[in-house]
Amino acid sequence: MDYFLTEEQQMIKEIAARIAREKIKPVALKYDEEGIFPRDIVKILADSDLCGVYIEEEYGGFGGGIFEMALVVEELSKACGGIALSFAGTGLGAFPIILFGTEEQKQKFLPDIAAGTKLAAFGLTEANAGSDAAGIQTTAVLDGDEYILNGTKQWITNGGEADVYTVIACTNREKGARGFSAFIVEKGTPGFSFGKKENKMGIRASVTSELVFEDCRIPKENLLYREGMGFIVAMKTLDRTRPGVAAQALGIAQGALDEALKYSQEREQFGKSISSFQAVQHMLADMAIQIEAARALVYQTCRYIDSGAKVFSKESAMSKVFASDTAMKVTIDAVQVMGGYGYMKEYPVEKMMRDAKITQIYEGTNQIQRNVIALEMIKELKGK
Ligand code: COS
Repeated sequence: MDYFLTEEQQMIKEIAARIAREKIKPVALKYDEEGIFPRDIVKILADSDLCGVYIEEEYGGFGGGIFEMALVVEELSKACGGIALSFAGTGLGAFPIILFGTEEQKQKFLPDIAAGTKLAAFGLTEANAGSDAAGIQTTAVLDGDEYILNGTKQWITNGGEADVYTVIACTNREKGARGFSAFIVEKGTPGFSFGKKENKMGIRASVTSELVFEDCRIPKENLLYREGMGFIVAMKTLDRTRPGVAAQALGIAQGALDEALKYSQEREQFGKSISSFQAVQHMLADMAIQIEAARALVYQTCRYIDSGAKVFSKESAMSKVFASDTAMKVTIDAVQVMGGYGYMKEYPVEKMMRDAKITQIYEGTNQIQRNVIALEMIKELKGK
């Protein structure tokens, strides 16, 4: 399918695809097995000028949008969804600054992220605030020219590896969703440390850690947007980054199909390649259909967002649900096509199946996404 990418988008896609093929694929199984954070790959992405594809030119980026980010994530994820997350997780951490930062905040934080010399992370989730994002317990109290942060964030992608953290904390418990605020916290700030590092089913080359704030004082200039707008900052960020999760799912699914297709031609049973059996052909065909449908939805959603659309929670959620459910189904089927070999760690599809699972869970479970979609449809109907 020709998606009529611009010359620049085609170039970005090709550079990312080459890095995935030549640099990520050879190390993906080892990094997964040993839980190695891909600092070397981040450096390669930086040297190839990919880290800032979604950041405006005036802050050192390429000037693209969600679509450019998704193209990179998709290509990298074909080789390893975990390694790709060092890049995608930085996008999640950077978007609150891109969307809501003051000129000073953008000048201070975005150029290093665009250059790939600093990674970012997003701190929303807590032990008791997952789907119920408004259940946040972390507090931020204004004291003179500083906010004092206390609390613990859980399951934070790039936690400990990132230098720049966008964190949501409660500034006024009585005000409900309007009682949260967003802050930028730099690694190395006294009172800010990293807790438990998680041992995960998949995306094992990505680091997932606790962020611990103990009387952590940050300058009040690090408040993002306005006090009380932290929940909106988080929701608007997630509306933009969920297609990135969809792109990760898409890449994982395509990677699995590529492996299964290749294997089906090499593997012989009953005297011929298994790709000549209709049972296998139909599985491969179904995998391809779902992936292409997911790609069409993800790309169009990204283009819609980048066109300057104001409201796209529904489309963003749809792309994440469809692509991640596709990735789960396709990777399970890829293991099935490859049979016993598919189940073994020497072949990449068992890892892809483990990596796919998280895309149905993080940045809002697919059940939450379906709530968002249904509620948006009802809102649209009432508005008519
Ligand atoms: N854009 C702008 N504003 C939004 C919004 C969006 N996408 N979603 C909600 N809001 C606003 C609402 O309009 C409402 O504003 P008012 O206070 O002016 O009425 C406010 O935010 C609260 O919204 P709501 O009442 O819908 O909040 P809920 O607590 O019911 O939660 C869900 C809504 C479930 C959608 C939210 O908690 C969510 O997205 N949860 C999943 C979080 C997530 O993705 N976690 C993963 C961790 S990040 S990796």
